Amino acid sequence: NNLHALADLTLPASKKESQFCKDVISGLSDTPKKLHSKYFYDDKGDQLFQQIMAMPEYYLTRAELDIFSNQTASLAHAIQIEKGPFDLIELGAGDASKSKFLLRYLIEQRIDFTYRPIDISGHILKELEDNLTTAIPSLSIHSLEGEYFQMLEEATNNSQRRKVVLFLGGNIGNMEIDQAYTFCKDLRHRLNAGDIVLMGFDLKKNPHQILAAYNDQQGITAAFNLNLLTRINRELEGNLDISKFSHYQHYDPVTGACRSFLVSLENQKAMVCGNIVCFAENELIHMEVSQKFSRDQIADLAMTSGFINQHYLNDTNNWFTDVIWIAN
Ligand code: AVJ
Repeated sequence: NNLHALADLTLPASKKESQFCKDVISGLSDTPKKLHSKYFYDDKGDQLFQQIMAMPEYYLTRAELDIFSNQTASLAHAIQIEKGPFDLIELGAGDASKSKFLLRYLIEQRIDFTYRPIDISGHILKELEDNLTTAIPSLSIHSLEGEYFQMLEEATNNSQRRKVVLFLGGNIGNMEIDQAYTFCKDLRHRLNAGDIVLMGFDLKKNPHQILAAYNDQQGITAAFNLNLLTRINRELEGNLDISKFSHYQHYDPVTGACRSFLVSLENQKAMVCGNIVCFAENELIHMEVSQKFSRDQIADLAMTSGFINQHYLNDTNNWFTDVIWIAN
């Protein structure tokens, strides 16, 4: 129709062909509508996530920080530093606030390794490199900007050394369970027997506590979700009316899925990326899943994807666990 044609003329071809545009359009054409939380992290999204980590309700980061700061030597031995030089690859490194403890310890012990942080945000990686070079001058750091597996492939193609892969922060929780299984199998296929994975899982616990972590009083999590609409408006020539959406959070203690949604507050139409998108009143956009796990589920995930579940390191409250898996 005419509106389509008009928008098509004004939007540069590069934008319409971008993965971001394709993913947004296909997600908003689905029933129910969905957007991918990996797109939360533009500069504003990075900032909001920093604020989330500082919220009293958001226990995850402090719990994993507890593990990394108080059990650093155990972590170092669990990744088998006695086995010689290795590449320490971190998927979704962020600000490396947790891994920094391990990095510092390894440097103090004069261990030979290269730190290879992978992140989708170039902005985050730049800051990380600056910070780490100042904090730990003798650290060998070589970062990779892009999607996890593309970059992991690059990291494995360019080096024969054994690999230790960090996947912290409960980032695995942003996948649906079946995707988590596929992800771990893919990860295993890119590694050699004896390579190590150190993965962080948020554990099932009191459902009130979990819901509160994602449904904060100040509305920072709501802003974090809504910011993706702002990003779409800016980067994909959208005209979504942010004031006509509200954040809704849900936790299902049976499945362990904590999900965030945006609810359309009225019947409305918007342009996104040269397409017309219609929302009915109360229609949902599924934004993010943050999956919570039991130890049995974690053990099954390890075994099914070809790892030996070697070791659990828990925080003092037993809210969060970092597991060490060895490729079988
Ligand atoms: C970065 C994926 C671990 O799911 O807990 C925090 C992201 N979303 N609050 C999580 C998030 C809303 C976070 N992870």
